[in-house]
Amino acid sequence: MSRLRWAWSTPMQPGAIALVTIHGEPAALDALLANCCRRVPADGATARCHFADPLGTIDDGVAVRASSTTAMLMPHGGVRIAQRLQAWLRSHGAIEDPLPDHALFPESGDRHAAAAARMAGRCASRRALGLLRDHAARVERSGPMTARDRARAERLRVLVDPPTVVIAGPSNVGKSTLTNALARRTVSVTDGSAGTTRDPVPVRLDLDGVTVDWIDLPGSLDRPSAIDASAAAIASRIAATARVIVLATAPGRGWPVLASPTHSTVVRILLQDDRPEAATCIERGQALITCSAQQSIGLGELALAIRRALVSDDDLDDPRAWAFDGDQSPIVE
Ligand SMILES: Nc1nc2c(ncn2[C@@H]2O[C@H](COP(=O)(O)OP(=O)(O)O)[C@@H](O)[C@H]2O)c(=O)[nH]1
Ligand SMILES: [Mg+2]
Repeated sequence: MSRLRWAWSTPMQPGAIALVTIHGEPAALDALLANCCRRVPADGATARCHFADPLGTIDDGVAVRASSTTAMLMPHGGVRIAQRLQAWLRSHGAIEDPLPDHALFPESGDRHAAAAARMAGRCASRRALGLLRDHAARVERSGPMTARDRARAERLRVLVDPPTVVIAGPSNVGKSTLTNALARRTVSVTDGSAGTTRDPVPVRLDLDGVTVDWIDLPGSLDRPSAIDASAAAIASRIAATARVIVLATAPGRGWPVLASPTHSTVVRILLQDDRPEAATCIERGQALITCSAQQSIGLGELALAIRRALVSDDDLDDPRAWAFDGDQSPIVE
């Protein structure tokens, strides 16, 4: 006998609407829907449904027939309702099981397109969409996956979960002003007096299509107080976990020395490039990027440089398929 499989698409938490997806043989799906819908919905149609168990009414909801083999049920998202609906599904012979990609994305043309659709939902960065949009065609053209594909997939992980990028440097060089300019809103207090940023200020940013967890760190002060010293210790611990450290300075302020050797990529930037002394300052020669947050000059170049430190143009422009596995995590050897 063919079994129906079902899975929650929403977490088991209180919420307005819960979503359960059911997949299986058309006749078995018809039979299940007949138990809750007055009229079984045709492919692509919706129907109101009423769930009841021996205790009485569970809930009223909506059923969507996405295809002959897939339907979605949408009751209210109360945990007690979800528990009773779960028992109701079991009592009608449906088994709880992770669903295949083509069941979750029945609109996708084939299993590669369905896998790409699920992967798109996992990725934080919009750059991922360019790689996934024509994934099925890429798989066809690429042939069998190679060790190089797998190494590239490992590097493309930065598109899935946002990497940490910190900005560090002397106080008062404009780190918080830059953070606010990149975020296009005020997330960090800026001021002419040193030591304004005491606590690390996190903000999620899009840098040239890559989503990052950016952290504005307190500045390194010349003569730190006890509180400043502990803030600096926290800051250096955070910096040690970063994929990229943006080392910022301003004309005449010198480059801070990194506390310990780091595995992070370091991007040196000169801020306050609008000031007259910026043109001739010594720091300029060592900076990869010069910019002025106050005048919004050079911010696009800065975003591009940091994105390239996270993921190369070659990896993004490679026409071969992205070798992520069935779990949507990239394949690792
Ligand atoms: N001329 C100029 N001044 C800036 C620029 N960015 C920040 N400042 C000024 O530098 C001071 C310190 O800025 P802030 O962002 O708080 O520095 P932080 O301590 O490094 O976070 C403030 O008075 C800002 O107005 C800039 O691009 N150009
Ligand atoms: Mg600051």
